[in-house]
Amino acid sequence: MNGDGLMDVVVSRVHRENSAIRKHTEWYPNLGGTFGAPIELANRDYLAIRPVDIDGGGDTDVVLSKSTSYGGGSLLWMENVPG
Ligand SMILES: [Ca+2]
Ligand SMILES: [Ca+2]
Repeated sequence: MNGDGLMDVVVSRVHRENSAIRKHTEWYPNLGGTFGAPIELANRDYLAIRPVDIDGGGDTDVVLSKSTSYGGGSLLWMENVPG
């Protein structure tokens, strides 16, 4: 995702912190043998994560999607911008 040639990881998860439910979608940059600290992309959980150059700009963006049991859903496109 950051164009350094090392495949990064995007994780979407739900966990309990004390009595609160926390939702995160995070990017873990590959440092070459280990992963760096997570960078939060969204404070929601998503079921599908798709890396794709959706705008044709030559860098990898992320498309996140989620549906709900009551017929709703969400689609989020995160554009990869320099820096
Ligand atoms: Ca990378
Ligand atoms: Ca792009």
